[in-house]
Amino acid sequence: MLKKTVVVLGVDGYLGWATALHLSQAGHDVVGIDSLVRRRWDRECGTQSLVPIKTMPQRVSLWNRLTGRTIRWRLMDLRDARAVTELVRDVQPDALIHFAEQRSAPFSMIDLEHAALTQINNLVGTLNLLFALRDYAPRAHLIKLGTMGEYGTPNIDIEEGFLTITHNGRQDRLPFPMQPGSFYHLSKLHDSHNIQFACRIWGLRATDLHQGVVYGNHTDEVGLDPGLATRFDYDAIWGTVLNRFCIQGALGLPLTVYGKGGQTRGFLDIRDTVACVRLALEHPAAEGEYRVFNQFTEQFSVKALAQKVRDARAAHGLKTTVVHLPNPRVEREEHYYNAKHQKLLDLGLRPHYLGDTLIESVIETVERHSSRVDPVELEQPNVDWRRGGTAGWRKASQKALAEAEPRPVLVLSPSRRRRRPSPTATSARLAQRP
Ligand code: NAD
Ligand code: USQ
Repeated sequence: MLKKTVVVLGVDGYLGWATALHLSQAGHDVVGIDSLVRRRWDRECGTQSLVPIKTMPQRVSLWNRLTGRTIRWRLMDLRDARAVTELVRDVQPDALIHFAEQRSAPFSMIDLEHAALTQINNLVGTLNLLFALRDYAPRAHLIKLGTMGEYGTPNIDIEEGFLTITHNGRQDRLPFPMQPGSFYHLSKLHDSHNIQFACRIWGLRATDLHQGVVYGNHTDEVGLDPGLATRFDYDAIWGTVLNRFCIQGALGLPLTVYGKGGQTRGFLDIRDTVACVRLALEHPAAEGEYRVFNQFTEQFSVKALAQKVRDARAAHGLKTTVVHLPNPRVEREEHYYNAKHQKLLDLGLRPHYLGDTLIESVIETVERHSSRVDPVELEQPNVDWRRGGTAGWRKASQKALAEAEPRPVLVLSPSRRRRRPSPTATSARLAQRP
């Protein structure tokens, strides 16, 4: 294997940290970038990782002590074009793995500010990278985390990015029609268009990993020491469905299926996320190529997942209740779903399929950290697709703000007091905040 210099953007996050460790362990030279904004969004939402996570300096120094390997950590915001340009120019990476985005669909549906923040953060960060690559590292391989949710749930098979269409007797291979289900999922689609365009006009090379919902919190590297743990979300804004069901099950709370539960999605174990990214890295796209890999290993309906968690607990004589809550999202609850996912298998992926042991190991993790759980976060969704953040969200965020450290107050005389800013100005300011 050829040693590569790789920049992991979003290294402080759930997947970025586990991937950085995996690539470092495989012998690659890893530079890790993050603005730590996710820790701030947690404070705003009154949420926290189930598993305690160390600071970035603590994590990288522990990794170095345990393995002798170095991850070069840099605090940086991808929205800062100059910093991104300097990073790409100075590091001259072989590849960049881009996880650094706002990734919660409910967060993006709270209100205008959160929708705008999501799209500005995600689109501007990716655009900054594309221009820096054009000018300073046009041969570097951009590996971008996209999402299966870009496709939506069409009544035909989902291909890997492209579809061959015959129309009025003529044929072409065109981008698959996309129908994303939230302002977050839309931001991923807008990114995909921008990346594809940059490959076409500037000859950049990119892999867009259309990833399904990830579950689990254990990889070989993360498991080396509790201080290397990666974050694990369970709340109604950041927690993904199977992680939430395992945690609800472990605490004896009902599993919250939204609506009928026939919503079907692609899923994968976090061990397969890190393996897929490594496969993409070690088999780069060609110059000018924009390719899409559908990154998941199995598809399940939400009610089938609830049943799996119920069965895993029943094997230990434990009873589990499943409740069907009114669906806070606007999505099809019964539909056809058949998404292809062959390309990563062809590169050598050996999937970890969802089994009872995985569910049991997650349940054990939950039991160890149960004192950190806020059960309210597990009972009801707090963002509604039609109405935005509900009273539940406002209560959590106000509580978090009240508990935050007091900020210095600047008192202005009435004559100097500025007019109330317009909502657009507020969105722009929010998007600029570090
Ligand atoms: P996460 O929220 O745990 O991590 C994202 C990290 O990016 C955070 O540490 C955050 O601080 C950082 N970040 C965000 N904006 C930034 C900016 N402007 N500059 C620098 N750093 C910034 O999310 P995750 O679950 O690890 O997801 C990582 C990526 O994978 C996301 O792009 C997400 O859309 C994609 N993805 C995740 C899943 C999943 O199930 N978790 C599934 C499919 C795709
Ligand atoms: N759901 C429930 N009960 C819950 C939580 C969710 O029934 O308690 C349902 C949702 O209604 C939805 C499905 O489970 O139909 C998946 O929801 P999710 O919150 O697990 O996942 P989603 O919002 O789609 O987002 C997550 C990640 C995102 C990633 C995406 C991959 O947060 O970053 O892009 O999974 S995908 O779904 O393939 O687009």
